[in-house]
Amino acid sequence: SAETSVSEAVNYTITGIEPGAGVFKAAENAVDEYDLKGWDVQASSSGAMATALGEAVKNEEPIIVTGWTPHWKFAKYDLKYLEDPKGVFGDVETINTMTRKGFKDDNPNAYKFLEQFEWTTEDMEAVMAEIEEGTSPAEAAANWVEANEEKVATWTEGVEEGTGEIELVYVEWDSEISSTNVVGKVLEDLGYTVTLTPLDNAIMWQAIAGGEADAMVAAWLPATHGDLYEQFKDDIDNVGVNLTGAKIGLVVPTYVDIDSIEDLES
Ligand code: PBE
Repeated sequence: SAETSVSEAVNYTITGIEPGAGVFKAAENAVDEYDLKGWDVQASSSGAMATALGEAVKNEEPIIVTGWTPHWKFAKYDLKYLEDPKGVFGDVETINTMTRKGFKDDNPNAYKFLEQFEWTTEDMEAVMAEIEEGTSPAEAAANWVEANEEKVATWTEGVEEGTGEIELVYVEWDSEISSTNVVGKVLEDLGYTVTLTPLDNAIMWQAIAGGEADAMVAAWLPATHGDLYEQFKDDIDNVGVNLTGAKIGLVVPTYVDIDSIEDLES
């Protein structure tokens, strides 16, 4: 059957990303919940996953990856999410901005900008696409900020320029590379000296909760980072939503002849 051949052809393997990512943990939960005996979620990186996906598409071979929206891969390839009738990957979510406690008092203007920072999947994917084409993240962010003056002006409305250092932490997921560079660029334009520090997911949350870093724009809620939010929320300032319509799940090229996680076979 199509189901058996797909499962066999991918060698009962889901191509994952960094094990600290929520989508990786959710994929492991899916293996349990759908009783996919003998299946493995392969640890990798976001970049290596994208390379494996591109190779598979080039050769029209089956592949199953841990995927998410916003992401440039949906514009570049014909892809679909596998249906998840058990809801293991959660529903549509938001991406949220968090600061360390006390940041608001120390930097009221930078905080006000972070409160007003909100954009769309299309905005984020535009930055991601330019990076994917080879532009450096800093340059792609600067280009986007320059081309979207009106939107940026709504973020900085009533925000006075400031001085001093601000450390943003993030994980090197394509989506967060984009958002963090854009936010960093706007803070620089406001007069701050900005450091962008890439960390593992759990360490990013810990750095904000412990006050070692100032802010992050990479909190996927309620499901993807729900465990980390529960763990750290008392020691973090939840500034609010910066993007709606985010989603995670198992993603395959449309030519892969299955539609649901339930179609995978052991
Ligand atoms: N992601 C991108 C992250 C959140 C942002 C979906 C890879 C995760 O799964 O934790």
